[in-house]
Amino acid sequence: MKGFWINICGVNVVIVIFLGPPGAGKGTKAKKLSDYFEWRHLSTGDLLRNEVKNETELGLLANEFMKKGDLVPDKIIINMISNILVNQNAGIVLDGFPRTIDQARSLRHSLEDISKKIDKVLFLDVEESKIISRLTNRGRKDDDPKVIVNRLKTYGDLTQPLISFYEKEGLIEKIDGNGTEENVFNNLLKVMA
Ligand code: B4P
Repeated sequence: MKGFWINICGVNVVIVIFLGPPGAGKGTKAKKLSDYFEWRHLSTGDLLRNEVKNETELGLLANEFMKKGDLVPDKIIINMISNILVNQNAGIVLDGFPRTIDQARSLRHSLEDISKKIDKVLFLDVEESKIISRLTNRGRKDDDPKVIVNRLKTYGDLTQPLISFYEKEGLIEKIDGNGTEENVFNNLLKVMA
């Protein structure tokens, strides 16, 4: 199965998207899956945190949104990743992008321009109580209880509609993300088979 995707990758770049609420495990699973298939892991959250750490103009601006648990404006995100996508010539796992319908439309247009397409959208489904306990235990700057509440609301308002957006395109694979790391990863490999 691994060989199948690697062969496909030679002629047609494989593009996989991770979708799910904050703390669903997108970052951890996207890294594992990209290591497994030797694809690129592209996390908009990591890219933004790096800009914040380096105190770049983009980072200072993005931090104003991230610390409150709001999404960074679409224009900034789209500019940040469009060049990376266009120049991509191996498989790629998109972790945390797209997060709004406008981002998804922009991704669709960019991919059409370069004759590429999304292969799968992996939706990690996790219970809210589990999300809160995972994030509280992680303790990142934006894992403060009040910020978590806003991140969950933002997810419901702006990101959850992407599930039906991609369902209409027949791309959604729903994965139970409530189990252990190993359990969830095995579920992921099953849908990639
Ligand atoms: P992200 O970096 O994408 O973070 P996230 O959604 O909070 O977490 P993720 O689902 O990746 O959880 P993780 O694997 O770490 O976004 C951060 C912020 O950046 C956003 O709020 C937003 O402001 C901004 N942003 C990013 N992308 C954007 C975009 N496209 N547009 C606009 N703004 C954007 O898992 C969480 C914890 O749970 C970890 O400690 C992990 O070890 C644990 N865990 C995971 N799976 C587990 C399991 N199965 N069992 C036990 N523990 C588990």
